[in-house]
Amino acid sequence: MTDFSISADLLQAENAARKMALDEDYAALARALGRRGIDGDALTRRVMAFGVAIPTWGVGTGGTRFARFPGPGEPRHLFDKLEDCATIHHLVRATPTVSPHFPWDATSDYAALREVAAKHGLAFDAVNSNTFQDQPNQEHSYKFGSLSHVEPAARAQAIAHNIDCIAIGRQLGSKALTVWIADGSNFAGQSNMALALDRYLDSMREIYAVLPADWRVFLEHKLYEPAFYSSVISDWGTSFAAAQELGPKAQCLVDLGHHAPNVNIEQIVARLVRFGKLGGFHFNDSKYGDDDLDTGSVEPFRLFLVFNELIDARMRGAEGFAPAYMLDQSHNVTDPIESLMQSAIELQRAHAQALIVDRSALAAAQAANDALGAHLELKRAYTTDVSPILAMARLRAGGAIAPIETYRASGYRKHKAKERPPVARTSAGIV
Ligand code: RM4
Ligand code: MN
Ligand code: MN
Repeated sequence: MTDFSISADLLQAENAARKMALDEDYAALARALGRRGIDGDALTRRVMAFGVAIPTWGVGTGGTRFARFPGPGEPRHLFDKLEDCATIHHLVRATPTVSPHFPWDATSDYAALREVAAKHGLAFDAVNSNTFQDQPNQEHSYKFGSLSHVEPAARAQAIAHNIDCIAIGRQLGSKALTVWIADGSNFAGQSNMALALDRYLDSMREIYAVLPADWRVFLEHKLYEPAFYSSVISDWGTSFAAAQELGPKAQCLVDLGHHAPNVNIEQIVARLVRFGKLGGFHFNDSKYGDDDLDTGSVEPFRLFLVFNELIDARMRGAEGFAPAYMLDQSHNVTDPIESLMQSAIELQRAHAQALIVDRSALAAAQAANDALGAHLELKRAYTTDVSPILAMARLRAGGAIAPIETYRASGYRKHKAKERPPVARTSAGIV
C-alpha cells in the first residue's frame, strides 16, 4: 500500500468553493420538481442509496490488441487497485463494492484482503472467473474452449477454476459468480454447435451444484469475439435457456456492449425481469461492438431506457428482482479513475431520471394509445438536468460536489506516479 490519499481538508475546501452555487441550483431544481409532484429530497435519498461495483481490472489502463499505453502511477497489484477504488468511492460515494477477476487478482491471504478492503470502506461484489486465457504452467490450454471444450480434461480444469473462484468469493464475502466464456468457433463446421452447448451445460451443472445456498451464478452472453464465427453463449436467449435449465440460482448478466448494433437492450432487460432471470449488469457503452467505452458516453438515452425498465420493475414489485450493478470498461485514453467516477455519475443520472418519470401519466398515455404522449413522458424525465441532485447526494454522503475537479486538484495521480514505480508488463492488456 502507498501513502498519499486525498485529505479531508482539500475535499472540504473544494466543496466550500462550490457549495453556494449548488444550494441555489438545488433549490431551483427542487422547486421545479415540486411543481411536478416530486419531492427533491426524497429523490436525493434514492440517489444516495444507489451503488455500482468497480471492476478491479478497470482501474488499470486498458489496451487493444494493437497496444497498451500505460499511464503514470498505475496500480501494480490488487492492493493498489483497492486504493484507487477507495479513492473513487471517497469522492463519488456511489461505488462501495469491487468486483474481482481471478486469477488476475489472486493473492495468498483472502481474509487479509477482505480486511484491507473493509478498512478502505469497500466490500466485494460478484467474483469473475477467467477461462479465456492460459495461465503459466496450466496443464490444458483454452485455445479451443474451456467449459465446452471437446476434451473432458480441459473442461474439468475450467470447472475446477470456477469452483476455486466460489471458494475465494466466500472468503471475500461475495454472493455471486459471473461466468463469461470465450468458447466458440472461427470456421463453419469447426464445432458442433448443439453438442458444444450440451458440454457447456454439463460443466455449468457441476459448478452450479457447489454454489452456496445464498449465492447466484450470472451467465454472461456475448455476440462474438474472440470467436468470430459462433459463440457458445452468444445471446440473451441462449443465456436465458441455460439459466432456466440450471435452476433458480442461475441468472443472466447483461453486458451492454455484448449485443448486435441496434438491438433493443431495454426490451431484453424487460424480458429477463419478466422471467425472474435478470442477474445483473456490466455497464459500459459501445459504438461498434464490445468497445468497453465509458458508461453513458455514446448513448445516454439508451442507458436511461434501461433504467426506466428497472424502475418500472421495482415499482411493480417484480418477483426475484435484485440485479447486481457492475461496471465493465476499458480505459485507453483517459485516467481510469476519472472515467470510473464519471461512469458512476452517469449511472446515478440515468437512475434519477428514471425515478422522475410520471408513471401514472405514462400508463395512461399507453392505455390510450397516445404514442407521442407516452414518449414525451419519458423525454420530460430524460431532459431534466438532475445534476444538482446528484451533486447534493454526493455532498450529503460525504463526497465531492465536483469529483473530477477535486481529484485533479489533489494531484493524486502525480503522487501515485512517484509511489508506484512502473513495473514491466509485456501483455497487450486486452481487457
Ligand atoms: C469480456 C466480458 C467479461 C470480462 C472480460 C474481460 O468481454 O465482458 O465480463 O470479464 O471481457
Ligand atoms: Mn462483461
Ligand atoms: Mn466484454
